[in-house]
Amino acid sequence: MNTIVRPLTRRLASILAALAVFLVPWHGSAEAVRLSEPRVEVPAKERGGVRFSLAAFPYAFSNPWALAFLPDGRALVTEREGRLLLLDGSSSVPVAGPPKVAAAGQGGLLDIALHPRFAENRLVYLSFAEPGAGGASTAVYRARLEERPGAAPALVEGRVIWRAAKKTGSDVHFGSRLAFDAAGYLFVTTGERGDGKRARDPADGQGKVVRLRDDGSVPADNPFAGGSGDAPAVWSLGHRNAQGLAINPADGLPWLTEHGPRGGDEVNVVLRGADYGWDLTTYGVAYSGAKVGVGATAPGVTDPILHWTPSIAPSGLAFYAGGAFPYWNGNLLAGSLAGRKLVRLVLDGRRVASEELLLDGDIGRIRDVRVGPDGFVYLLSDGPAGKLWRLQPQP
Ligand SMILES: [Ca+2]
Repeated sequence: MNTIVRPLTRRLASILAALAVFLVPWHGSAEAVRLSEPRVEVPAKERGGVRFSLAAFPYAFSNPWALAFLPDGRALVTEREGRLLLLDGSSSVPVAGPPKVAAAGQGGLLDIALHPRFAENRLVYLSFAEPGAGGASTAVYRARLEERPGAAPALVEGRVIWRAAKKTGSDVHFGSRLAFDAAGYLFVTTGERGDGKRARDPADGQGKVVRLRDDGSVPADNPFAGGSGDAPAVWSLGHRNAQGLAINPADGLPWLTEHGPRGGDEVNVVLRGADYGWDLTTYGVAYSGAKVGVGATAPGVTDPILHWTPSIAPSGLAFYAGGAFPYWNGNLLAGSLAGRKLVRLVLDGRRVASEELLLDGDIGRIRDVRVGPDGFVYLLSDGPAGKLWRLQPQP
């Protein structure tokens, strides 16, 4: 083979390999996920350029909030009232030792994230509404998941590694989502507890994105590291109530979704020290219809890359990466509560190139969105009879 033909052959081989991803039906990796077999409840439909169905798992949840897969294919699910469940095949076992939570209104046990080196250190992170003098505030608990033969799984050596200092009696707007970036920093979203002014005060940990080391200590390069109160942990401010957070593998940055008031739900790319405006700016209006702050934009405020007006009430958020839906790679998948939607956003850098609905009322309110190790999309539906769902390609 001469020197011209060889690169051409190689290129042809790589093109064929890339095409094969689209041509060979994907069945997932059966050994990658160790859950009960789900049953198809929403038959195949074609949306987002893909034909898929929705299958429900036979677990029963009460107000499930968040899902995390363990490296061995089992999964942990939080329930807002304070339970943590370990799913292993057909069993769903409570894990002992979660923190005591203020379970009322929007408060309770919220998000879960595993340490990036969980396989070595077994560390689990939980965000929650922490009760205390004056009411409750958003906090983060870290513990080690211990499993001993003959004993129930348990969180041990647990401690609160971060909390917003000021506790108040409101039961709304705690956030909260957790995500580790590639450098190992932990990002935490917190809501403003129903008081917009708190989002504007850098010394108040509510209404913020917070950035921590894995032990809860504050990195010296945080933008308000020299400030008072909660300021050293604060990474960005002016957030109303962010309940979706994911690290974009393309730019390494945290992206979030947050609830607006009436209209003005937002997608934001989280930048160091940036002000996202609440409650000085919003594309929405107050529930009464009254204007909030100065309007949509103001000098020094970072504009959202997208806003939903009317509101969809955005919840769990995930960047798609996997073999089951190669056409969706790099897309942002956003769940919605009141809107009962799963939205697919096709991105072009920090711009939304297109937006479409993958689900629209099919399974009710969606609380969490995760991509499984098998490439399927896993969803938690909200409410007292919440379910775990698998969105799977259908030939
Ligand atoms: Ca904003």
